Amino acid sequence: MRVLILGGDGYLGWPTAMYLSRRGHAVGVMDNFAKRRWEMELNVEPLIPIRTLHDRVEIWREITGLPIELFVGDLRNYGVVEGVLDAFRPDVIVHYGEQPSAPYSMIDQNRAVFTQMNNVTGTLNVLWAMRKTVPDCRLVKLGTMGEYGTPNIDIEEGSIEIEHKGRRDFLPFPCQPGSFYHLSKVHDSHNIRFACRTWKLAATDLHQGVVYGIETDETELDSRLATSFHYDEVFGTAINRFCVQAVAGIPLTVYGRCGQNRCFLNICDTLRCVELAVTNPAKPGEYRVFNQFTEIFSVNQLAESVAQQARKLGIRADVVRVENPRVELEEHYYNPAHTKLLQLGLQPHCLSDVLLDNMLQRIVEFKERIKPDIILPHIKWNGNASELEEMKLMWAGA
Ligand code: USQ
Repeated sequence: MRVLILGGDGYLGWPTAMYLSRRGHAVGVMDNFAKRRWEMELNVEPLIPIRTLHDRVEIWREITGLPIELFVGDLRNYGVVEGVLDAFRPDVIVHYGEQPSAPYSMIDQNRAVFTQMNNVTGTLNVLWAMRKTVPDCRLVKLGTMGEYGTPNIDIEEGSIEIEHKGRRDFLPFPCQPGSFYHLSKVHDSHNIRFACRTWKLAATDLHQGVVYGIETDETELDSRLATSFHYDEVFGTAINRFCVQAVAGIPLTVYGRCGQNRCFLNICDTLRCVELAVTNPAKPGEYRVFNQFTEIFSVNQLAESVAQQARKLGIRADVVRVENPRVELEEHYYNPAHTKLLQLGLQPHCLSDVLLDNMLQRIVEFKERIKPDIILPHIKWNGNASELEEMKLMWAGA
């Protein structure tokens, strides 16, 4: 199949491109390198140095003989999106091309507005360009488990059957997201659902949990193919941050009462889930949601597991509770369904001591590059001026 990956320079986009290319698909990647600009704006960088996307595409070709077509462009520019779709003629679009950080969207008004304009406009342009240029193409969109929030009932996969005043219907599962970023994904989901219903487009919305991991089978082929791995408060996520904190000798920062439960999956499982969605496509007019995760942990459980494994490697690791910079339930019921990807054949790689051990050892190799001052959380959800603002960081504008 011809698969176009939007956001092909990112933590997940680049490994997905290599994974699908190696499995015989004709892959194209599109990116505007915005993430690299946001990194500069906030003075953060991935732990492991990464090559430019142009370099990585060339190195991939050298090593495997497989071409990946590269398009540079911004999804907010409709003409560019239509031009790329017309030139590449994809059978499937895998859409990761969005601002991916909840904390980023909560820094200030500029970033909140930017996140929603960037994500919602980009996705709308993709939908309109698909309709005009490649109406039979399938969309595989990366959404988030965070769209649902943490309701006090079981979470279903996208829809829930509701009985109201004696009548029944299947309706979108209610969403109570926890940041302007997560809200942008909810808005996307509504737009995609509407486009499928109205224009008979076909889409799979992957409501993904928190991804962890550094390596995939393809990044391991050559160190120059490494993907972007973050540990800072903005782009770093729980397990990845905890592992880096342990190696840096910084206490592992669990927020608040630490009973927040979240869904997690290994980066290798993300690739397999996307492949399953690509090769088992939605039908014309169908909008379907897969809850994409393999395990549920509380943040406390996770921090303790990482600390324990670090100690086995002779690294002294402590877990500390820090004041929660976010506004979220810190103890709650959490039971999301996740059967659809398992039914299609997903075989989960669960979080194990061996896996944590591998991650920690890989991070140790780059210990000298860890910047301790970008780890502690400063971005506050409650609207109080953040330290980032106080430092009067220049906003580069959208
Ligand atoms: N947390 C800590 N300590 C930390 C970092 C996070 O206790 O140092 C807690 C947070 O309070 C939160 C949980 O860990 O309760 C998860 O936070 P996170 O930063 O790992 O993930 P989050 O901001 O929720 O977002 C990430 C990805 C996003 C994806 C989402 C899936 O950045 O793209 O959509 O995970 S989900 O969490 O299911 O919404």
